[in-house]
Amino acid sequence: MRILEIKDEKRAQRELQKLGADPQGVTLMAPKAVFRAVRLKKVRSVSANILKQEMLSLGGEAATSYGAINLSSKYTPLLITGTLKQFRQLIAKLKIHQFGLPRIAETLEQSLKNYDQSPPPIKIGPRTLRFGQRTYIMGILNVTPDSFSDGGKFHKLEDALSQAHRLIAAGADIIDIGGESTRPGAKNVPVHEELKRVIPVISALRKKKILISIDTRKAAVAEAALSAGAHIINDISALRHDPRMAKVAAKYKVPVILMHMLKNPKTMQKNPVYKDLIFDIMTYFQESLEIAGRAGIKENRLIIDPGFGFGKTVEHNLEILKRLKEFKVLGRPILIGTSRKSTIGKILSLPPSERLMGTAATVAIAISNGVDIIRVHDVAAMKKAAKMTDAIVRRL
Ligand code: 9MG
Repeated sequence: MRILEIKDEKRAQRELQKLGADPQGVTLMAPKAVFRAVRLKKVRSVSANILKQEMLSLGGEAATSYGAINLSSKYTPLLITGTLKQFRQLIAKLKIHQFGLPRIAETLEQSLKNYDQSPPPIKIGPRTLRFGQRTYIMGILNVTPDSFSDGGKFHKLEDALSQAHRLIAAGADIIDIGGESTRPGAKNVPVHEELKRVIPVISALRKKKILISIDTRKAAVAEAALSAGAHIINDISALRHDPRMAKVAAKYKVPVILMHMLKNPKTMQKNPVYKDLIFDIMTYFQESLEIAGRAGIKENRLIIDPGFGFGKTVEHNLEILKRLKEFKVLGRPILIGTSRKSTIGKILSLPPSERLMGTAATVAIAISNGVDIIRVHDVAAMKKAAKMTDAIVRRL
């Protein structure tokens, strides 16, 4: 006897085909072989009770708070569990109910679809990133005197360009150029100084066939960088630091990386507390997606990033890595930057220069848990780690 781990419908279909099941039977049985547990944050108790009855009638389950059953609370969280087949039947039933259930049905349908699919491709400048086929590598280029791991090393133009050429030769898909350190407690850099650091590097690289992202929270810096040839905005404030940032992204029609951060780099590591870590980050993303939408940025240009190390304890960072796949319900590509960060240093008791293997472990787990882009210092090594992990994880 063996116990199989059937994580999605394709795997279920293959197992059924291996048995020699009839093709029509494969289609009918595969959705019964995949189990999902869906958590909803806040549902009206009256709607939750109807949903529970419907799911029970299908052989699934929906757990509510006790207060929802005796109607002492108006709202309840929900945990719905069942097979994909039961979820599909539930969705069909909810669509013809009242009490806000059709809206819940739509969200359920879209979330389950997003969870099992790769995000749609993004066309960026001369290239198209096709997610799901392989992991894309973003190489870090800090043109700063004070970044946590390589501060001061690439502050001069010629050093920055040499490093950029090394990252390109090592196989980076994107180079992320930043002129302001985002390490905890870092000082703010005035716009003119940030421009002085990043624009000459971008101008020199624009003729190269490499995607360039500008790591900044400031609209003026983003705009100058895009004019100089950058293709992507990496905004660690997810469009919240500078109210003009979203308009700039919309004007230049470029992708934006929306990173989650609690408070700001100065204050983020002072006792970070979450009500519910994953839900809180997800709500933050939803708000930033709305800011982007209102400014006219197309949703298919947005990339999400849970912000490893930004307002998080070691425990928070580990939980994020383990549960990364939960962010897939938003249907957006996921980026993560764990490279040489202090969580790795704390677990292994090692300085930044010795965190390569720890970083490789986080990269492998992140890919296994659904990440699409990794942001790293050591491109050559992490490209190998990613290629090996892709070969295991992304095979059919
Ligand atoms: C600039 N920067 C530093 N760490 C980062 C991370 O984890 N993600 C993104 N998007 N940017 C980062």
